[in-house]
Amino acid sequence: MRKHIVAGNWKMNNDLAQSVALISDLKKQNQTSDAEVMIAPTFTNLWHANENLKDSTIEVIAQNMHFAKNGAYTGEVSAEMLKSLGITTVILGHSERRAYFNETDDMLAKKVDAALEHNMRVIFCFGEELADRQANNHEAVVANQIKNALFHLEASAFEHIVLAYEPVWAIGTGETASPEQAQDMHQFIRQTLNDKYGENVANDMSILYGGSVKPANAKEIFSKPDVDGGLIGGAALKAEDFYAIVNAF
Ligand code: G2H
Repeated sequence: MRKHIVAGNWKMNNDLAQSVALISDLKKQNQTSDAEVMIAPTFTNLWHANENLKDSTIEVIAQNMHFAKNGAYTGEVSAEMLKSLGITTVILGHSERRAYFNETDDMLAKKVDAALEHNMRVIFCFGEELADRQANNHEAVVANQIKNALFHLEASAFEHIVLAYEPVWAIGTGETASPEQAQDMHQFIRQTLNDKYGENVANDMSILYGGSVKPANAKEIFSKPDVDGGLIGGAALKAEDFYAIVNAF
């Protein structure tokens, strides 16, 4: 079912004490919108975050995971490990994972499969670089990212997937795609799903926008018909800012 979602991606921010403080601030916020709210702390903060937010409306999710069950993969964390903490949603394919940790479409397809095998929900990220947009190649790049990592799946798998369009040129740069650019791309993404899987999958898919979303621009971006929410980085690190975005619907 298509729903409004606002997910905070903390990235590599907040040590334990800072994380405890931010969660305490988040619990004081008042939600007035119908959005599903999630936060993605670092692995080191997942356990306490999840314990502290168990009885809240905030879901604690992971920023990444490995596709293997277990084994000699130093520094990695598996779906089973996340599940053992009670984490059932994972962000996969973030552009920082692709750019700095060489995550490829093939690797991401395996991660998506591993998450789905463990009955996890996936927030799958993708987006073009500035050069792709300047060359007017952005739609082809995005379509390929989606096809290469997801189009081996059955239609029913898409019930467990949320898409997040994050143009790389707008991430953490202060640059935001204009609401019209976001809408155009989200519509294209929905059409791409429609062409392959039909209108039920396309219409039910929640498609989030990410890239310098902040309280000042969230309302306008979220007002677009194919934008179902946001993946929020910098502005998710302050509870008041994050909830101003949550309540922008
Ligand atoms: C994009 C986004 C969150 P920011 O990476 O995933 O970060 O809002 O800081 O651009």
